[in-house]
Amino acid sequence: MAKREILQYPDPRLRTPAKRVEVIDDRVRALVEDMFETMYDAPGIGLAATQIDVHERIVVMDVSESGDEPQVLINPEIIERAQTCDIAEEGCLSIPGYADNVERPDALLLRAQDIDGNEFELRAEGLLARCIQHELDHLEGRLFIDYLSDLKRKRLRRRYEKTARQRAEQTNRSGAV
Ligand code: GNR
Ligand code: NI
Repeated sequence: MAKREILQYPDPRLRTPAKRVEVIDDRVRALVEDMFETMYDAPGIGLAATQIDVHERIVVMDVSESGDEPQVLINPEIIERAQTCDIAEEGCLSIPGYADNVERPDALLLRAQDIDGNEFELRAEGLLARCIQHELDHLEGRLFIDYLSDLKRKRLRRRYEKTARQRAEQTNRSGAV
């Protein structure tokens, strides 16, 4: 098992759409293990493969208070969305230090495969429904800040570009040979 690096906004790789998983083999099982380790270590309640620069339709989640209810979604698809929405604050491990309100359908029906490749359906509401939608957005290359106003998003982009530049300078200083 190994912890993986989480891509940070505005890294353009976060915009890559993920491809379906065709075979669930040892490679996929090892990847899922790494994703759980990375998510629990962060800590976060969900992680999409996109965030660790793997562009395949795989999500791990644990929305329990106790942090002992791991869930894996392979090739997830939302097949029904509620007509009713709610608004709640979201954050993202790829956009550390920022949270904002997002409006989303408040319930959904999901179809996915588990780690053995068996198809299942899941009805979700509340935080689980929110997390699922946030993670499936990652698989399409979407981020929660895409739902904010243009002005807010522009400001955020500038702020995070600056942080990325500073990070790069820091790396150059300490890593220069
Ligand atoms: O840890 C996370 N918390 C969270 C809170 C509200 C809505 C969505 C999330 S997901 C986030 C982890 C993450 O960035 N997953 O992609
Ligand atoms: Ni996220």
